[in-house]
Order: sequence, then C-alpha cells, then structure tokens
Amino acid sequence: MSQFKAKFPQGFLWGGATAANQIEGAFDEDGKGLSAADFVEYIPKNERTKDTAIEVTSEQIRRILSGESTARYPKREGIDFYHRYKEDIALLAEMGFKAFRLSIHWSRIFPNGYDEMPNEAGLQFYDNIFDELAKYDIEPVVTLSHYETPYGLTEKYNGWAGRETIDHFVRYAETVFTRYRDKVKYWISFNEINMITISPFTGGGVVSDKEKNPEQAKYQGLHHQFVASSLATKKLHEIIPGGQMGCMLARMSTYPFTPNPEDVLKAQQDNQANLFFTDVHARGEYPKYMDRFFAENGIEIVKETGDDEILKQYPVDYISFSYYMSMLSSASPEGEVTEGNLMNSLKNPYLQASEWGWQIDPIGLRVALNDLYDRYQLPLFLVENGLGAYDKVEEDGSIHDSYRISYLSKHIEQMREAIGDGVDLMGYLAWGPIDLVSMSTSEMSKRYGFIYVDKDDEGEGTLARSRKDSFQWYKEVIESNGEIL
Ligand code: BGP
Repeated sequence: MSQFKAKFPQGFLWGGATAANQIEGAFDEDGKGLSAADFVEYIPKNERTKDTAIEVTSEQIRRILSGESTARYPKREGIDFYHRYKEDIALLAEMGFKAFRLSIHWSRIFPNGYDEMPNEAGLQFYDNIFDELAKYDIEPVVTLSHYETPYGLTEKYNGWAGRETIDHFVRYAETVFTRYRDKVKYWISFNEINMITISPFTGGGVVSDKEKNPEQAKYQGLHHQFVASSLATKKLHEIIPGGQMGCMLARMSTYPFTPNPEDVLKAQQDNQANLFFTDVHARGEYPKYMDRFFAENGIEIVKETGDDEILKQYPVDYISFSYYMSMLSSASPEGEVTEGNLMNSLKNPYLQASEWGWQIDPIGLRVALNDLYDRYQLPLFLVENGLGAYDKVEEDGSIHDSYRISYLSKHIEQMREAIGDGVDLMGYLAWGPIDLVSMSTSEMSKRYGFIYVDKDDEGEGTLARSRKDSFQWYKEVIESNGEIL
C-alpha cells in the first residue's frame, strides 16, 4: 500500500487575523465615534466573571458617558496600530504573510452609524492600510463588523434590536465596497455571528435591560444581521466583480460526554444550536430544528415581507470560522467545568487546557473541517486559531514560546490532513499575529502573537515590538507552504 501524503494547495492564504477594536487605539481621533467596544471596561481577574467582562448595562453606559466611571478601556487603546501600522505590516511581511485579516471600525466611517456622509479621514486610514499591504502583496480579508456597532445606533435603535440598523449597515457596506473596490476582494460580514445570542451588547450593540424580553431581542437582532449580511452580499457582487463574502462562526464542536444515547442526542442538539447560524447564511433559510427552540423559549422572529427571499437569494460565498477548542455535551451535566471561547464546557479527560481553561484539541479541528465541508460543500476559511498564553521576556529580550509553536503546528498538521480528506480550505489565519487586547478579558497578558508588544494589563509599557521564537517558525511554515511544521 502506498502512503498518501496530504499537501497544502498552491495559493493557500497563510497569514493572521485581528480586529480594529483590539489593535488600533486612537478611539477618538480623526472623527471616529464611539462603538460598543469602547464601552468595555477593564476588570481585574479576581473581580471578573465571564458575563461582566463583555456585557454592558444601561447604568454602566450612563456612568461612562457622564464621566463618573474611573475604569480603563483597553479596547480604546489597542496596541496603537493606528499610528504604527507601517512598522507592524512590515513585520507581517517579513514572515511572508499572504493574507491579513482586519476589521474596519464602522464608527470611523460613520461616527454615529446614521450620519448622512461618511467620514473622509476614516476612509483614508483604511486606504493607507490597504496600500501598505499591497506593497507586500498581502491580500486583505476585511470584516465589516467585529463587535464594533456604533454607539449612535445603540442610542437610537438599541443597536441590532432595531430593524433600522439594517439600512445603516448596508449603506456602510456599500460605501466601503465602492471605495475599496480595487483593493479588497475577500470580505466577512459579521465576526462570530453567534456572539449576539451570548453577549448582545458586544455582538450587536443591544443593551439587554432596555428590552422587555431580552431573549426575543437577541434573536430578532440576529435576524436583522442575517438580512443585512445577505443585502451586503448582493451589493458586494454588484460593486466588486469577483468579490467574495463569507460568514463567520465561532465553531464550538461538541462531543457526547459518554456513549449514552441521551448524551449523543444532546451533543447533536448542541451542534445544531451552533451550526444554526451558518445554516441560515449558507442555505438561505432557517432550519426546521430551530422551530422547537423558538417555541420553547417564547421567541417569535418578526420578519418583513421579502426577508425570506433575500436570505435565499444572497447566501454567502464561503464559510469562515474560528476554532480554538472543542466541548462536551451531557444530558445530565455533572463534573468539572472548564472555561471556553464564548461558552463553558465539561472537562474532557483526554485533553489538556490552556491557562484560561480552553481545551486544546487539534484533531477536533480536522473533525470540524470535515463536518462543515460535508454540510455545506462551500469553500472554508479558517480565520482564527491560536493559543492565548503568558509569555516571559528573557533578560536578552528573547521570548521562547515553544508552547505556542506546539499548539499551532499540531493544528496546522490536522488542517493538512483535512485537506487530504478532500476539504476545500482557502487559507489559515492565526489569531492575533501581533499581541493585542483580549476580547473576553481585555487583558494584554493573554497573548497570541508571533510579535510581542511591550504593554501590560494596566496599560504600562513602551509598546515596542519584538520577535518571539514563533516568528521565525511561522516564517518557515509559510515559506515551505506547510511542509515544515
Ligand atoms: C474570538 C474573537 C476575537 C478574539 C478571539 C480570542 O472570539 O473573534 O476577537 O479575541 O476570540 O479571544 P480572547 O481574546 O478572549 O482570548
């Protein structure tokens, strides 16, 4: 029997991924308005719970706007990419990046979301970024909305809970498609669209306590995002020939805790609850299995005439997703729980976890890729994966992050095997190639980068950039098109 050797295809998009609110800083420069991310306060670890870290209440908003709050807002500071993008992009180019994912901070373009005219300084900033990337032949992959709903839309319509937000989003999308038509081919409508049902403020600028029925508001907001994504896809295809729109899911693959059929069923239900989002985006309709969930939870999605047709006519071109870990499902959950990306899980005895409790499961990535490809038969794009870890800077300035290399190489290996299984995968974007502010904790010390940024959780540091051991390693991975891991 001859050995089958899986390989990455030519033109595979190797690179990294970021979000505007986690890197840019300059939160009020050049006409930028406030967005949801600008309201997320830094809460020290011992005072933080998963919900308090990213959800924001009316009372918090009041305190923040009146100046009463004394908290820090790390997502307003980022890592000063706004002023250092040239240096940062040069470093990514040195690693040989083929693609770089970033988001446009919506409130740089429309400061309140509903303004009549776009802000030229904001548009110019992203022109500069795309031009800089083009110098090095780095393909931009642009997220339209990465937890950055303009606060003006929250104030006026309670963010995505209001139907009006659809039109403002589509106008914003049209504005940037037109402006960057010759510069950007790959787009993503909503980062981790499942976030709105977990943290509606972060995911959609929806303040829960403003709603009579918060559960209803989440799913109504989600429906508006689905429609907005389809309408943006329509516009993209009209404005940019060959433009590709992807949806984006935080894939949370879950295994049955035991072979007990009750656990197997529960795992299937949990997987459906996660794949529901991509089902709508890709198949263009709500899956039947959600009827029961909506009925049991008293949710009635209000649709306007034509919504169903819009979803059906303009599905996405590719499926992108984040993958950090896998989870366990049990019909009678008992036992040790561990934290995860967006949701907690029971502990899997076969897996190690990161220092933040995220269960490391490279084979699970191969499973996830096969599942998604079987289900949709659309190109896939892994646009986030990585290990959040504490790094130690040695006296000579070096950083030996072998744990990161080990995590990434094991995942890349499984990705290669999935390609060997027949999966059509466009590329791999490691999360946070340069250290950035953590989404869930607003920490700087939870680092993902190949490039270290000198800044700590309290906001102190020179912001100087330096190369970790993983920098040279990833350069070789890209150079060898994934042959050397
Ligand atoms: C995803 C988000 C990113 C991000 C990443 C890592 O959910 O799309 O914005 O930061 O997770 O999460 P964290 O920063 O919480 O470790």
